[in-house]
Amino acid sequence: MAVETADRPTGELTKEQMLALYRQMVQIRKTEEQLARAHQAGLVHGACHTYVGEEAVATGVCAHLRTDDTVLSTHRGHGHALAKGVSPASLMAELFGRTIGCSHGRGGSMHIFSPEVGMLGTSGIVGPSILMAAGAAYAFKLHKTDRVSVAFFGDGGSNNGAFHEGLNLASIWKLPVLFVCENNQYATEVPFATVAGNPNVAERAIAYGLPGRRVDGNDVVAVYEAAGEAVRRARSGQGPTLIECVTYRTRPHSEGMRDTGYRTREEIEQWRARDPIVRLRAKLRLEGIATDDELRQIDTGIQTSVDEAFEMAKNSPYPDPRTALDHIYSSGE
Ligand SMILES: Cc1ncc(C[n+]2csc(CCOP(=O)(O)OP(=O)(O)O)c2C)c(N)n1
Repeated sequence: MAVETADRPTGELTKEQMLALYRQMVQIRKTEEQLARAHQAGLVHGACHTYVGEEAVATGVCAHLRTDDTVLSTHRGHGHALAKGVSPASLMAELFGRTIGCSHGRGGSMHIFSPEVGMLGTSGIVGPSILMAAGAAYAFKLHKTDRVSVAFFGDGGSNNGAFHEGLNLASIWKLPVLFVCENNQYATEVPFATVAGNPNVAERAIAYGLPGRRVDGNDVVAVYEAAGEAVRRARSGQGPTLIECVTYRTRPHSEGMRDTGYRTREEIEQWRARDPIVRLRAKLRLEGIATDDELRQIDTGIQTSVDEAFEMAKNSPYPDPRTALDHIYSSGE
């Protein structure tokens, strides 16, 4: 698949903004690496789909969001949750089934809810983030607010009927929503190019009457710029935008699954060379924004905070079995 290879210049971003993007990506990476180790150690209950390699997307998009804006996410949602403001401790504790988890340990990786920071949920079902984000955006419009809603979904999600329904509805009602396709080029182990009549997802926007942008999803500045324009459009009542971020996951689809067989080791290595964190580090050094020492200090600080979060999460108790029926309701008899 043809993708841009040249980094975008930093443009209008200040040093602080650039470093904030860097910190966010490193926080996601280090949390995911910790979760992968925790999965191997048997601490994670249920599946664990990491976001390693795709950090620039959540980071570049969520940098524009306020706490009262909302994010709807997928099975690969740890990065979205962190970038929206869920803490590493409450994310990890959720995967470990512990009480300090953001869903009190009752949901796990695919039910990460934290409405107080606008994280409206991850989902094990492919596609519904698109419809739920359109629904939240409809509520924002009815309440005459300038809040925006974001749907993250994969290339596989873009072949689901929800994509057609959500984009069409958002377009005719000019809803304040961003549809962010994380095209990591595989749906589990199926290459997107083999299941898409037109593998350029951004081009599909034309069919629904909304703008479509295709960006290098491993360049956080490119994602940040495209998302900034889409958020401004949404807040000012001009309606939805589809952004396709071309990216790659460098770990298996889910922890414990195979890494190759459907893709080659060489392909993975080529994409590792285009790692979004490595690229931003190089850019920060090249443009004199940060020195190696400063970046190392940031990395160490984040590693320490993730280590502390891990200890806190794994030392948190499991929910008391007597509370098993709490938070459950039924409107029926
Ligand atoms: C409606 C639905 N169909 C099928 C599945 C099984 N499934 C789980 S993950 C996945 C692949 C999703 O690929 P993509 O949307 O590209 O996201 P990625 O895993 O690449 O991030 C599939 C098909 C599902 N969970 N939900």
